[in-house]
Amino acid sequence: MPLPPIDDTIAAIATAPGTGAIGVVRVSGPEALAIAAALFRPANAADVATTPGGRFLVGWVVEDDRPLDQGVLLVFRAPASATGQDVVELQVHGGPALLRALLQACLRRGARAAGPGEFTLRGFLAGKLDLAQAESVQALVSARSEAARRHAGIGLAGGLSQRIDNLQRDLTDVYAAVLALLDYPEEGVPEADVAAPLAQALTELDALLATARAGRAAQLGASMALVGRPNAGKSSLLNALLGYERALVSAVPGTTRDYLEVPLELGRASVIAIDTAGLRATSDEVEGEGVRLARTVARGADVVVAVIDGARELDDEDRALVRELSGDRTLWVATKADVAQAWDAHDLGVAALARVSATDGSGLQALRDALEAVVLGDAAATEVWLVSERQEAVLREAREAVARALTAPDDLRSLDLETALRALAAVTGRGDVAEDTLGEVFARFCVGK
Ligand SMILES: Nc1nc2c(ncn2[C@@H]2O[C@H](COP(=O)(O)OP(=O)(O)OP(=O)(O)O)[C@@H](O)[C@H]2O)c(=O)[nH]1
Ligand SMILES: [Mg+2]
Repeated sequence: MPLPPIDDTIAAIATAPGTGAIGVVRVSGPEALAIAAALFRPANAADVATTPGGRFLVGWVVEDDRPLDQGVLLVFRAPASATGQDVVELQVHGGPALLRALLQACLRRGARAAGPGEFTLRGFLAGKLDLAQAESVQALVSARSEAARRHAGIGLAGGLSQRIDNLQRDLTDVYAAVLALLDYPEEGVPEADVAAPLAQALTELDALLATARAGRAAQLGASMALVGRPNAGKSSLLNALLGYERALVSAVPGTTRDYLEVPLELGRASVIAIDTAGLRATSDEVEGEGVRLARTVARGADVVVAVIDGARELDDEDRALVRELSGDRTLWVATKADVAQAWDAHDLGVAALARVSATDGSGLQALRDALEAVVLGDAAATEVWLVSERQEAVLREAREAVARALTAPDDLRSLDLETALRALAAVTGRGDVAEDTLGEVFARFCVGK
């Protein structure tokens, strides 16, 4: 994806579409002040074109001397602005037609309509923020859960960039030692000087990579499927976790047929909970289709909550279910804890079991905690989370290269380290970054960002 030009003047509506108390049109580039001077009449008759950065003016926004709206003009001067260029922001009332008219007025005076992420791209190219921080901006804007918001904020503050810089510094030292060893083998750099920091870098890379799933889950919501036999209490459990009645519940086995998806917050993680049809052999065509879908959902889910009726004796079908659903992302739940329980974890042959009651709420908090732990995985203890698949991909590349370097002979080691260092540089974009990469990163942004 080719990058847009960065030397012209761009304009965009920066606030969300729809009506709001305030709407903002942003202009960045060499003509920004001239455009503002043509469109803004300050109440105190100040000269807009010579207004220094860091000031605001109150007045009227006009188009061909006809007033459009009363508003505020913010002035930022190059290089001390978010894009490094002259920037003005026109704040007016947040009406869609008004904002469109104002944007059109800017375009008529020579600005180009900005594409997605162009303002942040200019900021990145001006060194105002690195690529990992730019991705955090996007993650912050699109964050819908508390966890996503918090970790995007940490990334924007440079949390990930700092860890990457440290890794780059350590690996550069190793690289220098390896090169010295190649040039002056008789000087003899002790092997331990190379192996120990490499092993350490590998641990750090694994720690960062372990946060990818949590990061993805925080951004998109991990999927959590409630699976089990008819009447086990899946739909009741979903309603109890949600705190309101979303799914149909009845004493008739086979109540849920189609699956249904609902967002659910679990402490620091957010998931998409999926209620499914009870698994059983059936001659009912529609129910059979629901059972097939339930199995598909279970296979694709990040977390499977295997729900088994705690009040009924186990039978062979339950044991078949254990075989079918066992896995490291499966949590076993016995329901109906408010009535006498007919079996325990040992009978079922599973290590851990959560006992819950949808009726009296017992065990629900423990289940929430367990679910949160599974979704967050090893990321629970880490503050810095990866926020994009791109970050995950380049870090994985760096990790593989470091792993190879650990066992490679000296002459190949230097090549592996070069690969690793290049991959790390791509995370923050400090160093050479392909235009395509930048194009892809910024294309995900909203216009005006
Ligand atoms: N005592 C008691 N009964 C429960 C509890 N949870 C569910 N039930 C009862 O169990 C029956 C089945 O509940 P559902 O939630 O519809 O079960 P399901 O697993 O969704 O069933 P299908 O949709 O048919 O697969 C209903 O009669 C519920 O009232 C509980 O915690 N305690
Ligand atoms: Mg149900």
